Amino acid sequence: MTAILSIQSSVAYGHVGNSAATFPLMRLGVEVWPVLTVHFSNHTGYESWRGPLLAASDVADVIKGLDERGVLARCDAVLSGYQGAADVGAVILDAVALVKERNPAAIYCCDPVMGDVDRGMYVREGIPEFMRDRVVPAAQILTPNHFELEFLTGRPAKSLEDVITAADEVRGMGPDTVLVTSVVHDLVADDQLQMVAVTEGEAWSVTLPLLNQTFTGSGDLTAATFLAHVLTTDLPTALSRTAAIVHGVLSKTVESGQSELQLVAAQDEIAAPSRQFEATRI
Ligand code: PXL
Repeated sequence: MTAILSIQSSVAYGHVGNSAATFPLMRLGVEVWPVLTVHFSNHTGYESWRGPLLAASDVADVIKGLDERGVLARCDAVLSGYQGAADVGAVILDAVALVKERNPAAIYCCDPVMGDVDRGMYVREGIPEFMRDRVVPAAQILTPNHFELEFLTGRPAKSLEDVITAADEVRGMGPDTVLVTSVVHDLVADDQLQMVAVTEGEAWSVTLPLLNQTFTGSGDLTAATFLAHVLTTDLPTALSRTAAIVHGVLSKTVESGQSELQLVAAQDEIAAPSRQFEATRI
């Protein structure tokens, strides 16, 4: 069985970070070992939230405990997302190195959360450079959004061709596979959303209807779903399945009138999405 060590934030109410990744991974039949970096009441998009940020040493201790059980040799991948502080980022990199030592075939999937087109950079000072210079070179799979892709290469990517060139340039920094989310260029209609996946000698895209709601945690769901599929199938299938699952969950969320991802109510969309989206070779 596939096992993923997922080092992310956790919330009691709602679905972001590990609280967005763990259940979908389990529903896909993946064994998940969630390690928490924060334990908040709710995500930080609300006017208030409470709860502790775990000390980097506590996060490291939990991983040390897993190693003492001897289970890291069975770990197929490490998954990370939003990193609140650089010291936790360093602990994640140590965990990646340790897992690869215990299982040389293990991979690291990093969602390099830094910002987006609407809000610009929203992580603490120093995190974007840490991501680019230390984290990206350690990752085999990277899932930047269009804005983060442009930061990583240091220049705008205006056309689909630019996006593919930029993704290839990021592959040159370390990762084998780059999934670019929220891709914007002249050929993407205003009511559509595109994802582009690039690996050695191949580029694929999938186009989805853009829903009339903004979601928190959808990137966390996307990265987790994509990783689960990349571990078990080919790239176009992984892209197509990821698109179908994310669209299924987000559509059900819109229908529900809720702001939080309706992961539990929409769990059948994770196991058997009702709409399919074909990946096209570019
Ligand atoms: O989805 C990213 C995310 C992760 N973790 C926490 C968050 C958010 C987004 O708001 O608040 C704690």
